[in-house]
Amino acid sequence: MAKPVITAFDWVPDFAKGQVRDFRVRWALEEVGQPYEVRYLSQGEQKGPEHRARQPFGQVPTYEEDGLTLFESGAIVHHIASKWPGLFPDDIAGRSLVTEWMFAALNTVEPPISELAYVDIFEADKSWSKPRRPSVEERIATRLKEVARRLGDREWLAGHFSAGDLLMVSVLRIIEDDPLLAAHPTLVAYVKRGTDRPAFRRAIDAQIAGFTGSPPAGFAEWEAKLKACAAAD
Ligand SMILES: N[C@@H](CCC(=O)N[C@@H](CS)C(=O)NCC(=O)O)C(=O)O
Repeated sequence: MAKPVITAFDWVPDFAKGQVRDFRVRWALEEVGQPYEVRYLSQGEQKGPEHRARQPFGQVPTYEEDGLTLFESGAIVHHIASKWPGLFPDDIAGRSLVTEWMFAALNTVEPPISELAYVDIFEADKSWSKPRRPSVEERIATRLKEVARRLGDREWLAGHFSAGDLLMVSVLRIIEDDPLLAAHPTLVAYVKRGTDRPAFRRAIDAQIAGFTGSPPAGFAEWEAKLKACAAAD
């Protein structure tokens, strides 16, 4: 089999380095020991027809393997976990128990965490962002409390380290430096267990090494506007 090919950006702003969602796919491939290749896109290229044929929403990552093209990082991680040993248990029921945590990470825990990025970064210059922050924080705090309660003193969510943990840790580490996560020492320790894994480190290093491109036209103005807006707070 030829190596799978994923897509990733050749440049992102500093705050996104290590967080772009091809990271989750890289981590899964590293965990199962499958080498891969990367097709790098410059900023803007993701919205062109060639990439949209791979990804209808004009985003990264995508995954190509022997005529199969997939989009959505969760679906790609699921595919990798199904194909190679290491991220799914062998039995169907065990796989379903891991799959529910994959959905929980992406569908229940990540949405309020993503909202925080809109409030703090993408829409920081909008009048509604600052007043909105407390309610976003509250939604995140509720979810963290619920995940912490279910994790209890277990090492991983469903037995051994799995695709469910890979996605949950990927989501929680978005707020790794935020007091919201620090309020839950068991979740901090859980994220640390995930990010201490050698496969995690290889995936991060590979993503960072791929940022060899340049910012798109207009980025400097956008960044200056955000900084001015932060300074006015
Ligand atoms: N639900 C998608 C989200 C993908 C996504 O948000 N990709 C971002 C990078 S992390 C992107 O390509 N943004 C550029 C854009 O939307 O133009 C997934 O998990 O694959």
